[in-house]
Amino acid sequence: MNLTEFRKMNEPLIQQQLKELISALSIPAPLKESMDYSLQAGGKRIRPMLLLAVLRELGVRHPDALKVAAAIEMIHTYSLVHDDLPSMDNDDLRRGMPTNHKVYGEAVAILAGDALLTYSFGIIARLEHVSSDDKIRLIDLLSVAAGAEGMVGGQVLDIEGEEKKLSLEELEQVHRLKTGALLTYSILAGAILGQATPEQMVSFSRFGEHLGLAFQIQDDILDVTGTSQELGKTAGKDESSEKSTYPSLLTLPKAKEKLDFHASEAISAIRSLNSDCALLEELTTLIVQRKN
Ligand code: GRG
Repeated sequence: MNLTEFRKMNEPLIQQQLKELISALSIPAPLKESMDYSLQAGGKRIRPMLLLAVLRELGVRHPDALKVAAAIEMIHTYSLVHDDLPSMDNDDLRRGMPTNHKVYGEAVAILAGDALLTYSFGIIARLEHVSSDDKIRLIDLLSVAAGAEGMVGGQVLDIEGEEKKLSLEELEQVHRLKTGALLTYSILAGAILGQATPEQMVSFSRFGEHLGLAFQIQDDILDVTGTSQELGKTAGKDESSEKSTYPSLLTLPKAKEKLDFHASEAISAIRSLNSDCALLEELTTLIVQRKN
């Protein structure tokens, strides 16, 4: 199965799983609508696809895979809802639609983000086909990837970085935490569910590390070339914009070289697994060549 077929098969399943998980909640209607609105607003579902692709490469069909994939998508969605708030990026549009706070108001948007975040941990804690040890491992790693030592910490570094010029090392650290940590978690969660060996875990971590950086470099490149539809008001920034990005620190051609470097390191990490990893290779190519 190629990636197009794999996505076509799994996208509706992810959508359905998200719907079911939200429907199962007995909560105030505006909160439920607000959570559902952002979850169903589209998006590429890269993180769920990574988890499902890892399981497929390991040859495992896991009955709880979609639930874990949905939990990760909830955390990703919460981060976007909060990132769009007036106190952060103050964006009116996300994925071509009005942002959550524009539709439901700031208070409900904040609370919907909080609810998505906390619910995701509950979903993992209640999995029926995963051992207690593995659930603790999944929850522990997720708390690191999404929290102060991961995405939240990265967001703070990113905000601080707006005030000064960052070194390349500092910029990489922002992105390792802000976007890389949750992408890597998606891969490792698939590996944990698929009972990967410690050696395979090392290769998957290396894959995630390079894929995360490649993802972000492409994001920065799209920001400069103006082809990003996701970033709404920031799309089309020129290289002289004050914020430190790969193109602003390195120049656009050198940023592209760095992108190619991390993409090929990511592919070499998965090839070291010595199995057929065509789907993960295709996903890597999709991530580095994406136009939004
Ligand atoms: C608010 C705690 C907190 C964190 C926010 C991830 C993040 C941290 C902010 C998002 C800002 C942003 C646009 C970062 C660039 C990289 C990124 C995460 C893009 C969006 O991810 P995609 O491309 O989004 O997977 P879709 O819409 O396809 O789901």
